[in-house]
Amino acid sequence: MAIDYQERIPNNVDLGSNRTLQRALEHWQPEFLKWWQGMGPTDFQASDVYLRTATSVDAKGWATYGHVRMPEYRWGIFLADRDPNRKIGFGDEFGKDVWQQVPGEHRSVLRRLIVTQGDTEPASVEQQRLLGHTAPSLYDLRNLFQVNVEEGRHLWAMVYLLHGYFGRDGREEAEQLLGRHSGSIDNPRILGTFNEPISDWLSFFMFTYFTDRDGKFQLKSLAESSFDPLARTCQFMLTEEAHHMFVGETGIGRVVKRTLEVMQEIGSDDPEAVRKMGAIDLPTVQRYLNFWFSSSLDLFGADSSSNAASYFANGIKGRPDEAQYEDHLAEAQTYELEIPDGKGGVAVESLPMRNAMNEVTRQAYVRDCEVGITRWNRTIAKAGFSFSLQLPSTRFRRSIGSWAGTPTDPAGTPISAEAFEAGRAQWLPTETDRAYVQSLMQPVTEIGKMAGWIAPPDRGINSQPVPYEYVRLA
Ligand code: BYC
Repeated sequence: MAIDYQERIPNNVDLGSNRTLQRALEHWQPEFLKWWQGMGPTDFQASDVYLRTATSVDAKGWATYGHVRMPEYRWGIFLADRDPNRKIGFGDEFGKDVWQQVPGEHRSVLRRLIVTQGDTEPASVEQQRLLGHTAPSLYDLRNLFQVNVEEGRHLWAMVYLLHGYFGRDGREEAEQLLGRHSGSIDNPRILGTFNEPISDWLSFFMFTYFTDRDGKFQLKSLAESSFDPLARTCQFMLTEEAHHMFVGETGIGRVVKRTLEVMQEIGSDDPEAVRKMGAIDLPTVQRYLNFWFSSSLDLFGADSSSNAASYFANGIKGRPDEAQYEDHLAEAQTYELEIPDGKGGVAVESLPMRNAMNEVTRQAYVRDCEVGITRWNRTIAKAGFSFSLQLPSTRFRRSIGSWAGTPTDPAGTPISAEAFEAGRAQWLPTETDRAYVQSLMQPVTEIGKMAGWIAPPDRGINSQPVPYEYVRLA
């Protein structure tokens, strides 16, 4: 269905025919805008930003570009088209018709998942709200704002489901999505990573590479849901999500590229010498990577989870790309899970496969994370240096799951708490690292210019040149 832009709330769900829902959302809209002004990007609200806006959900219309002021961005409700023949793809109800309404027995679980998903969207905008002041170029500034407005739209996507399918408690939850705040002591965001500050652009690129990728895998799992409106909502969100990970992958790639240029120029990989030249040494990139990867792994939940088993059994949340599996019931299979043995070693526990669904998804995510690492390492090798970036073990620095509270080194070998503390400065960003990275964060706002710590992108946005006024500063 085409998107109706005549309405106050652009949508392709025929909102106009449901007056109650339309009124509820029109009531929420000014609250959202108030939140955007108060908790969204600081300043820049009067600047014209070269943004992509969806005008339809098909290939032709979902990416329409033009200069827009952020508060005038057309946030709205876009679902992928409905497949009238869609059947439940996994779990005990496999093969039956998908649900167009929420079954009473699954109501509170579905609401909780939608709230958790929805909570991450405004959280990330809050985390990134100050970054506009230190963007390394107008190109990057525009990418930041594109990510921000789309996370705002993803919040709308979840609020639509809450308002449309969960009645009064859904409306209350929608209100609370604007009430919790990232990093707040009293009323924090639900999931840990979304309360971590993102105060520099290296963290932003790590976040968009690692944490947005959790988003990709969670959305893929929810896109399999038997609750069809949720599945269709997530399908369209995934289209937009790809750009966020592109920002992360190319962002880290450009940092590495610039560092290699400096290393070649000075003929050394000495981190101090690299820093003297104003670039980010590769061991620091590795420490930031260790931090954000391990934090993002926690977002998949516990490795042995009865919640995950019942989501799967009930057809609520599947595995990403469920169609690639042969057995959609996963009833008789087991999963061999490595857990700490409590004596400083590793034991193997055999789990019913359904209880291991969080871990199955996490492993698919880890494989996806490897792609960028391989690409960056190729650039490093090509430049003639022997350093390689690596994903730490999934046991490293975990706060959720079997390995929570068990110290290991980045290779995943269990070690004592003292040995972890002794290794910390080598493995995770130190205060000195953070202060150095922060010292580089000086805004560059001239058309086509780049900060000295990052290489220019290979190409601009939507076939525009890199030297282009991606943001017309007010
Ligand atoms: N932090 O049985 P478990 C994105 C809790 S990112 C704090 O494993 P479950 C985006 C858990 O709630 C994607 N608490 O739970 C990215 C449970 O609590 P209760 C966001 C945590 O339900 C960038 C308990 O521990 N979407 O879109 O299987 C920018 C036991 O755990 C954490 C979703 O997350 C944590 N990390 O799994 C913008 C999808 N992990 O019940 C956006 C919806 C677990 O004991 N959420 N807990 O009180 C879910 O599917 C699930 O809630 C989780 C947790 C996978 C997160």
